[in-house]
Amino acid sequence: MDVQINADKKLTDLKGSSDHPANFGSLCVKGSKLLETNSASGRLLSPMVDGEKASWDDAITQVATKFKQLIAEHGPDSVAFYVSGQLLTEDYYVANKLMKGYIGSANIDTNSRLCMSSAVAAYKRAFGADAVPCCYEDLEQTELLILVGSNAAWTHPVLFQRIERAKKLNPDMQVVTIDPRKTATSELADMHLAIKPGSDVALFNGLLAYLAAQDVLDINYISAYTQGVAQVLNNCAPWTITKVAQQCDISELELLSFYRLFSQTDKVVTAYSMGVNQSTSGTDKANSIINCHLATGKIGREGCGPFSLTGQPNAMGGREVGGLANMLACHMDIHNAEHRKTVQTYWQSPTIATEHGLKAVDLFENIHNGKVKAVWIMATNPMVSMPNRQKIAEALKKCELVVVSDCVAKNDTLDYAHIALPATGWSEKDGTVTNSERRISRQRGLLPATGEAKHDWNIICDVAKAMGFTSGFNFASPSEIFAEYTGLTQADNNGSRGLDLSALCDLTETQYNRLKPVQWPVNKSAPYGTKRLFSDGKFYTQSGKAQFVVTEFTAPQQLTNNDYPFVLNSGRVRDQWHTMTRTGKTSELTSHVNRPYLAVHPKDAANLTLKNDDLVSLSAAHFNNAAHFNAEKSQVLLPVAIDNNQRQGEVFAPIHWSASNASSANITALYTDANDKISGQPELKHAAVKLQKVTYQHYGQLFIQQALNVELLRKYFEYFVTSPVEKGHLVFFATDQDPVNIKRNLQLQLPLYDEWINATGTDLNSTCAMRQGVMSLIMFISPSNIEVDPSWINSLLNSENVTSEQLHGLLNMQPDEQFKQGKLVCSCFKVGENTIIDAIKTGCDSVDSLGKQLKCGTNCGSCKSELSQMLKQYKPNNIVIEQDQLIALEAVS
Ligand SMILES: Nc1nc2c(c(=O)[nH]1)N[C@H]1C(S)=C(S)[C@@H](COP(=O)(O)OP(=O)(O)OC[C@H]3O[C@@H](n4cnc5c(=O)[nH]c(N)nc54)[C@H](O)[C@@H]3O)O[C@H]1N2
Ligand SMILES: Nc1nc2c(c(=O)[nH]1)N[C@H]1C(S)=C(S)[C@@H](COP(=O)(O)OP(=O)(O)OC[C@H]3O[C@@H](n4cnc5c(=O)[nH]c(N)nc54)[C@H](O)[C@@H]3O)O[C@H]1N2
Ligand SMILES: [Mo]
Repeated sequence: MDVQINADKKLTDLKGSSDHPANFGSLCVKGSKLLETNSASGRLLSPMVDGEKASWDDAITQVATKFKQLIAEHGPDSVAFYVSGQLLTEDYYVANKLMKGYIGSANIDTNSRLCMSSAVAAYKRAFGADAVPCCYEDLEQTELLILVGSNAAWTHPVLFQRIERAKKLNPDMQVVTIDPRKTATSELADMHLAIKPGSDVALFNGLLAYLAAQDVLDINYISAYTQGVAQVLNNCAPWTITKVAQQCDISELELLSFYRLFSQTDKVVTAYSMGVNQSTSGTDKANSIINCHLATGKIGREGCGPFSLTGQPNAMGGREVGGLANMLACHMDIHNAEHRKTVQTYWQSPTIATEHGLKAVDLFENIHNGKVKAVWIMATNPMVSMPNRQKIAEALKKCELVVVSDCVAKNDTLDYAHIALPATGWSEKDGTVTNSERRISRQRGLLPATGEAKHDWNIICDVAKAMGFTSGFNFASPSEIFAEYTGLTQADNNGSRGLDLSALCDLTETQYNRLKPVQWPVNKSAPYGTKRLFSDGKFYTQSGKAQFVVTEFTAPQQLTNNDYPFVLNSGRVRDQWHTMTRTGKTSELTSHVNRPYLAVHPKDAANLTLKNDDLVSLSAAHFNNAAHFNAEKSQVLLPVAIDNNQRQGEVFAPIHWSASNASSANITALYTDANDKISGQPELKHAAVKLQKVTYQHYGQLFIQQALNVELLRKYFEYFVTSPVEKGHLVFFATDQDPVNIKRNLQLQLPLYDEWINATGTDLNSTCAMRQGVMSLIMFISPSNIEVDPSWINSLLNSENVTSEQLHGLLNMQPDEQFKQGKLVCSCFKVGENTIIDAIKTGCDSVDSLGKQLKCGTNCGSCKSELSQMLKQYKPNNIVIEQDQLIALEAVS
């Protein structure tokens, strides 16, 4: 990213670096709004101990003393780190070193367990290493791109634009999406298979059986470079077209055309993401895909390969340095005595972990049962992102010491921290990250730390030293850590490990600072890095051959039944990042989707007499076992969004909202501990739930200039969600309380609001409040849901010059004509739905022409699939002008 900084050390401008080989300068909308979201507001500014400000010395000493005491009394496995793919490689490296080499436990796990661990386990089984064979260029060079369980249009928008461009340049390129939902990504697809959730193994086992039956296996490749094909073919044989079609719940015709496409195309990339990984059969899902590529030799060459798309900025970097409980460091194994010796000798550390540590779900289980007594959580928000929220809450409440390093002052997890440590964030942090295609990039520190924040690696080294480990943690800069890390990739390697960065071992600080993005391995034989792996057919297994792996179809664990008849699927929305600690800060990113929702198929909605915006309570069978669960006031309450893109019987909710911004929108409470037995990755896409319509006497929208404390909102409203709007904040709410009470509560809370105006009718109760002549609060309450155009309110909120006509319009909820833009579609250029519909109706007939006229879709491009959906929906029937009419017309003009 190229940025400009002014004299006050503030970012003033930012754009993508056009020479970066992954994005060539394109930014997604979240990236391009960093100026708005990178502000100091909401940051944690100093260490906190038991809710009180503390000095760094004091906080570090307390963490170190308690950790040491617990280790002395209960052994090293009584403490744990739970870290994150948001950390930089250098942060991760020292955290892993401290836990595995000095504390002597492998209890360091990460949110990448929830994200990438099935993909990692599958690569290890097949290739002997966590090594992604492909590069991004393969996505452009392929003839057939299969996207499985990936909504890349929204989740990898920059990459997706590269794919779109490639398809435009090569119209023969075919794209297939495999996802129970029709998504923005499937807009680009030539074929979309809306398979039954969890049925991917059946689909790919069936594909292999079909390829074998068609005699299109690459026998030469199989015999030269692989092992184990016979067993796998035997295992797949029973998966006939009929059986697969039944299991996946799609037609035999659709299935066959997909299988034909694969078998008849030379270059195929199968790219997969959370729809594959987050499953109790996640590892088998990934291996069933890899099997098909090995069997047809579609790997290790241009435009080919099984390509796991990484989620977080640095999930890959964490995997490299050993940030998971079941690996050592630099792709070495805990259970391998030679590897342990290599690492311990290199570190000259007092000890080395000999057993796997606890994977995320088990880690919290063991905090819950008291075996783990202290946990240090860094750069992740497990209260929101781990399954079984109620259990995580109980575990953290019981835990003797919860330390949280975070950039923000408040999130759902920080509520449980005894000690909170302020960390630097993007723009301040300095180090390296690795992306999906093994490309290491520098993330440069641009600004000084906010408040007293310190870099994560610094905090970890300070704690290590305070624990008495003086020799291994005297790093003065990230470049020193990088040098040590790259040295370890070289140690006793001799070609046995793909993760070899030996060409980067001896960088000077200046060279490190100038490091150009490079793909590992980067060593003597490949000093400029390696685009693609396995081109020579050599793998990192003992035999050097790739392994076919028998993959069994198994159903998801939380199965639906009469009581819990709906499958709950979950995922991301376009403009939000995870638990919203940054992207939730600006109205520019909250206006695309301004509240959580539950997508429901129209027929299911009809059966339950649900209409759009009706509130439904969701519950799962395991709630019955949670002692504290209050069945009446459900923990999960969401407004319905009727959606044709759902399969019947399946609902979808976004993952982003939490108790920090809503009464009851955090859906992780509904998921159980169910996880993949090989990878430990939780099944975060499949819960069985019951829906119950919930009604309240009053529904409202409150626009207010100043933010209201969430705890207050919780007192006032049974249901609420709050988000920023251009000139303040918007609270959607529902309640049984009398509107008079609501108004009185607000008045008490807002003594400086000196003029309150009210209008009461049977269907609408409106209130406006001024603060020294400035319109500061606008509230509508009604017995049913109401729709208000935020751009109308934005024109009035915070304004000193509200005319009596406008006030009249407000109190009667009658916006001026100009404020009927509708929902924001293009966040970059703020183009609303109605403007786009008008343009389509008056002649814009393509995404390009909409872009020319309104600019929508011309920056980050992630709304382009919505634009094309709208074109399909609203384009007037094409009038076909026959050739002779055209000639006649030309003659006239
Ligand atoms: N806007 C945005 N982008 C992001 C992120 C973000 O928070 N916001 N987070 C980043 C991170 S960390 C990650 S991991 C990636 C995730 O990127 P993706 O994996 O692309 O995103 P998701 O929305 O989690 O899920 C993808 C799809 O899996 C489908 N799915 C569910 N069950 C199944 C199944 O059984 N089989 C198949 N084939 N599909 C299924 C869902 O319907 C969903 O559309 O996104 C990254 N990018
Ligand atoms: N149901 C369901 N659950 C899911 C998923 C799903 O699809 N469905 N997806 C899963 C996946 S793939 C993921 S990756 C997780 C993501 O879930 P989390 O990791 O919990 O989400 P984030 O919001 O990214 O949390 C990051 C926290 O770290 C802080 N932070 C950011 N940068 C830094 C830093 O440099 N240092 C420090 N110390 N703190 C920092 C942020 O302020 C924030 O509080 O959610 C998982 N949970
Ligand atoms: Mo992720």
